[in-house]
Amino acid sequence: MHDKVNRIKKMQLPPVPPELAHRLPPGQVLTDRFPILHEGDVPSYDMDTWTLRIFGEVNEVKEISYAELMKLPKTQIKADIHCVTRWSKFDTEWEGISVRDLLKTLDVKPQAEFAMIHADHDYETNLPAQTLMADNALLAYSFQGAPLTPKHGWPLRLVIPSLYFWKSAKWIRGIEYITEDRHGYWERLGFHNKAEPFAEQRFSGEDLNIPDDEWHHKDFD
Ligand SMILES: Nc1nc2c(c(=O)[nH]1)N[C@H]1C(S)=C(S)[C@@H](COP(=O)(O)O)O[C@H]1N2
Ligand SMILES: [Mo]
Repeated sequence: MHDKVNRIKKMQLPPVPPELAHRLPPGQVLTDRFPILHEGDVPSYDMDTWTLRIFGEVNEVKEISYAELMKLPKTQIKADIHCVTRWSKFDTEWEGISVRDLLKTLDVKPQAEFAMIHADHDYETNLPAQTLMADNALLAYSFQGAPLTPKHGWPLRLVIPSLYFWKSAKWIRGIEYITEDRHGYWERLGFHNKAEPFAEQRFSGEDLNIPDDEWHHKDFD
């Protein structure tokens, strides 16, 4: 316990002003950095052939091109984000297409209570379909007024501020609507299925014991 306290002290984190403390979920530390976390290489794309595929429990499978997607209404959000490796970043600004606006153009079956998000390279994460209908559930292409960098998910990433950030798949390529919940990549490895930061739903079963300062050694901007 002492070790943990000392490590966190050495991290030179901005102190949390008392008026912001209620926005920091239990066990999180506030940072101004934007750490970069993913498995595998950063993908590169030919945007003429890039598509977002909506499939599973839908009446019509859709392959949406980037140009088509960009014709949909644009939404800007400002949100706090929380990573399971314990960093939180406040007031991040994103622009993109709200999943809700995209869904207006689609025909999802009512029994599709869950969604599996498919992303490059072979990344998957699962969510309740309802979570994708939130005001701030975004398919983002821009961060803080600039195009998303490839490392942070360009050309398109999901942003779900209400859940730990592993649910916010970078390089999203598909949304599969499903009737029965199924585990994604990290969920299969023991991360919590729901992942609500304020309920500190980090892991299912026994603690996976991620080092508290792991993110601090990662690339960031
Ligand atoms: N495609 C893909 N998306 C991903 C990941 C990944 O490995 N592959 N990692 C997730 C995890 S664990 C986190 S914490 C966030 C990190 O996003 P960032 O690198 O922009 O901070 O991306 C999430 N999205
Ligand atoms: Mo993560």
